Amino acid sequence: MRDDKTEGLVPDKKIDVEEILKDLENYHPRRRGWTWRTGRGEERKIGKFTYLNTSDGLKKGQPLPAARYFDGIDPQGESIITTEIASGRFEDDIRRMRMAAWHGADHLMVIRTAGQSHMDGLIEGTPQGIGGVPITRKQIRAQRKALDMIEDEVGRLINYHSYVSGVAGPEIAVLFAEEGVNGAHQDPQYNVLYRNINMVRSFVDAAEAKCLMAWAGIAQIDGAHNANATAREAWKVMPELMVQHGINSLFSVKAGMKKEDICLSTVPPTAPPAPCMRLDLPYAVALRELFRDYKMRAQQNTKYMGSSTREATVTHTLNLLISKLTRAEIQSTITPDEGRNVPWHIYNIEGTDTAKQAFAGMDGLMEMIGLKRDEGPLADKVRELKERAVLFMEEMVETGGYFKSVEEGFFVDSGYYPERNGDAIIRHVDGGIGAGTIIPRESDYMAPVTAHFGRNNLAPYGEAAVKDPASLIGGSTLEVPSRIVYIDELDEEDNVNVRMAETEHLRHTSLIQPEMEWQGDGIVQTTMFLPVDERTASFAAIEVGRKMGLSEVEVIHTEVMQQAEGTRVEIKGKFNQTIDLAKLEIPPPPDILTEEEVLLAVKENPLKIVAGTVGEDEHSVGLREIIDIKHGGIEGFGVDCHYLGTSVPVEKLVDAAIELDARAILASTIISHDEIHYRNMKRLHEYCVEKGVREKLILVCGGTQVSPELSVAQGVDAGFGRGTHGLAVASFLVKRRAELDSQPRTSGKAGSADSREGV
Ligand code: Z98
Repeated sequence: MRDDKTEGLVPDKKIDVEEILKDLENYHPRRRGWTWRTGRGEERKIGKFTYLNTSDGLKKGQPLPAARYFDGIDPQGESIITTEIASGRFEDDIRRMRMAAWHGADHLMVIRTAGQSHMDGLIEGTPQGIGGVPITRKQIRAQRKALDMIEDEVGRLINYHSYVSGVAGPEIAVLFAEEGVNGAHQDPQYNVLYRNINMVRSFVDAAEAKCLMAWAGIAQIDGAHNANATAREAWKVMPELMVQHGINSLFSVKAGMKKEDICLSTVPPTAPPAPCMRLDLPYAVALRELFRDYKMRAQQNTKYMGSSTREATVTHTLNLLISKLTRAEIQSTITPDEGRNVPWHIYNIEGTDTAKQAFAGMDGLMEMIGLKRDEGPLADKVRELKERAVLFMEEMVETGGYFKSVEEGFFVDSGYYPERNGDAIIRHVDGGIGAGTIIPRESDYMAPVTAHFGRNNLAPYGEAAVKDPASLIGGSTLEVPSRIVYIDELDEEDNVNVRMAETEHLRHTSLIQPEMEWQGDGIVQTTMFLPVDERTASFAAIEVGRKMGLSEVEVIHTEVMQQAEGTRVEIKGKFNQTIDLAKLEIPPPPDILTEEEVLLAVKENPLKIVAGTVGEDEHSVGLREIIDIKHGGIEGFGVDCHYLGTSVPVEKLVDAAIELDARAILASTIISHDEIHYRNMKRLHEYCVEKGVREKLILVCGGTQVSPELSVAQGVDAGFGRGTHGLAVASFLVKRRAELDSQPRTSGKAGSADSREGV
């Protein structure tokens, strides 16, 4: 990977956004074009496993939570993983991009502010967006520059993506080509259907935009999935979706794009409780067969998504299964927060992890199973869908082509073609934004610019001009970036400097504040169960939030558990205070060995213990849990355990340890009145001294009321209180044994409480 002048990122240091914003005027992208993951299709050994469908691993990354049971491995699937990061403040999105990249996202999409496709030109500076970010040169530069650093850190190239739509589409395409944007949505049908931009204008603009995208190697995602999201019954538009893909794909090829840079945006049209596999899988198969030469960008179904992150995640996982059963070169993850409109850091990471986890889990699946493609319901449905799509296309041609068909209400009608429901989106060829703005080029039209679509009368200017029109002007901004006019800010109030000044105390002092999307937003989320009906619960939950000291409390999710018994409610609110890290008392982390280290130590040097509850104590559950293999007890690490039962006299425990040649005694004492538990510990220590075995035996006492410090003060080696797990005890035994074994023996001299301080 090429080195640039920016300083490298350090894993335990925050990315310095202020530094990134410096000298942007002189930043230019270090590469153009889309990149796929490397090392796909190789059999790969990762940790203890062999994988069949992975790509090269990350140099730095954050493995899935369960990886701790598998030596921290972080297998990366073959598909690119997309996440949309656009909170409205690009400066905070940069930090989120780094987090996403560490989890395995390598396609970062920046969605524009709702309605920006209605803007008729480019904007400059760094205004704050609502529900997305306005696309400006400064923001793109800052994010691409940050991504250069992030991709060096994680060791994988990251594709940066946004949208080429609206009447400023061609200008945006130039901007993206200049600034090293790697992927973009471009589909003239999107403008026509959803933004009411004149059809002729939209297709002419698209030709120009696609030509520029092809020049810059920008991968294209189309807009067919929007029909899916818009139609009332999304599974009925399946034939139309294939037609929409066909129109944009072929149009793109004609505008000069390579097929491998054209990605079909596909969404499984339904979601549970609909029988989605039966509907969505044949669609996925039919689409991939019809468009074999093109790439698939799979996105999860968002249309039938509510505010339950659990439900969204299950739908996402089923959609991932479809991607696996068919193919998806790019797997988009929609943050499961879309249904409740909380575009938070954590949900980008959740979506990314869901895809990463599902692909890791389904590694090699297709080597074991196959689709019944030749006969049965899948074969029938695939054929039917293709037939319906072809008939749709034929009728479109008979009607007089695309424009005429849009006028006649062919598109986004919720009838299952050839049915029609009469609820299509209808546009007119002479209507919409930008109508009448297309004029034919004069016969001597000539534009000395690179990547310009259509007739350009360059021949009279010589061979060199035909090959490289911009040579006539000494190179365009695409060849000579210094010709780009860079405008830093236009608005004195609405810009990144003003926003960052407000949060400066959170970057340069020891103060922190919780955040969900922006530094210092103070937002926290709380989940609760309230034993009342849904509507009452919503209002009661807000009151709970207020009483917790939160402001601007809103309910973001409710779910009925049982209409009379109660409701699950999730609220968000603002925590308006800061926490001073300088005043925070953080105890040192527990010094516990890993499971593997304990296992190895016991394997190399077997360890025997005796155990029992001491005195007149019949409470054995805690001790049994510490011993029992089923519950993560020390047996599981190979420790040879001799459990003597309950109410065992201290002396009997010690005598048994001597007789069995055990190395340690585990004494459990729950009863604590009159400090009996500590008195028993003291007696245990003293009896060992009397017997001359104190130096050899490790004495460990446990119980709900046991304090580690007070236990050690009684003379035993360690005390473990409530919440202790087997690993902590096993780890202590192994470490203490090693410590004792490395010390010279002072035979006959009893150990004292003092000598054990700090154990
Ligand atoms: C996705 N989550 O596809 P404005 N062009 C096309 C689009 O699909 C979109 C835009 C432009 C979805 C994101 N798609 C939704 C073909 C949006 C956006 O500027 O917001 O109108 O364009 O990944």
